[in-house]
Amino acid sequence: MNKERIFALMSQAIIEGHQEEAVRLAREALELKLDPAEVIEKGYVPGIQKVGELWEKGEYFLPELITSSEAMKAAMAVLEPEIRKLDQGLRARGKVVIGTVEGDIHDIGKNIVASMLQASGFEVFDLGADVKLEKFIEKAEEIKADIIGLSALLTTTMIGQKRLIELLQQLKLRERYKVIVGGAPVTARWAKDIGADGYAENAVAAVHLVGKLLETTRER
Ligand code: B1M
Repeated sequence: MNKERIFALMSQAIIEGHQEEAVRLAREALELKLDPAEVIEKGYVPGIQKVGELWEKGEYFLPELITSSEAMKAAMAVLEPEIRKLDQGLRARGKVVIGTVEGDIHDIGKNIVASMLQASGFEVFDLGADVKLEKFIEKAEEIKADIIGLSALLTTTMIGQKRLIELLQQLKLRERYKVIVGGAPVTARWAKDIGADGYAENAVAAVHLVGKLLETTRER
C-alpha cells in the first residue's frame, strides 16, 4: 500500500472512531518503516481535525468526539514510543517542563510535542493535562528547567498561559525561564500580547523554537 493510501485510511479510521483499525494501521506503518512523526501529522492529525469540523457543524456530538479521540490516543500509544526511541540519549540540549493548563483536558497535541522534543534531545518533564499553574513553576524550580511549555485547546483556558507569566513575574522568576505557548486557538499574536517568549504552530515548529530559544539564552 502506498503512503498516501495508508494516510487516507488512518484519517478515515479516526473520523469513524475505529480504534482497532487505527491501531492496526499504526502498526502497519511501523512495519513499512514509515517515519512515525510524519505518520501522525499526515495520517492521524487530519482525521481528528475533520472530527473537530464535523462537531462545529453540529454533525458530530460529544460521543463521536470521544470515540474518535480514543481511536487517536490508541494509535498515538503505538507511535509515540517509536518517536521517543529515536532519542539518541543526548541530554545536553536543555530541560523543558510541559503540560496542558488547568481546566483543559486536551492532551493529544501536547503529547506529540513532548515526544518530538524528547526525540530531539531535550529533557522533557511532562506534567500531563489540567495542570495547576503553581505546579509548572514548582517543577521548573525543582529540576532547574530552561523552558516552560504551556498547551491550551480552549479559548477559555488560554488565559492560563497569561496567568502563568504573571505568576512568574510576581514571584520574580520571569527572567529565569523562557515560556512557550501552543494549542489550536493560540496564535503568534496572543503569544506576543501576553509576553510569552515564543509560539509554535505544531510539534516540528516547537522543536525549532525550543532549540532557537536555548541558543539565544546561551549566547548571552
Ligand atoms: Co474538544 N474541543 N472539547 N475534546 N476537541 C476542541 C478543542 C474544539 C475546538 C472543538 C470544536 O468546537 N471545533 C472545542 C473548543 C472550542 C473553543 O474553545 N473555542 C472543544 C470543546 C468545546 C470541548 C469540550 C468543552 C466539549 C464539551 O465537553 N462540551 C470538552 C472540554 C473539556 C475540558 O478540557 N475541560 C472537550 C473534550 C474533548 C475530548 C475529551 C472529547 C477530546 C480530547 C481528548 C484528549 O485530548 N485526551 C477532544 C478533542 C479530540 C477535540 C478536537 C476535535 C481535536 C483536538 C486534537 O487532539 N487535535 C478539537 C478540535 C480542533 O482542535 N480543531 C476540540 C489534534 C492535535 C494533534 O492538535 O491539539 O492542536 P492540537 O496540537 C497541535 C498544535 O496545536 C501544537 O502542536 C500539536 C501537534 O501538531 N501544539 C503545541 C499543541 N500544544 C502545543 C504546545 C506548544 C507548542 C505547540 O508549546 C508548549
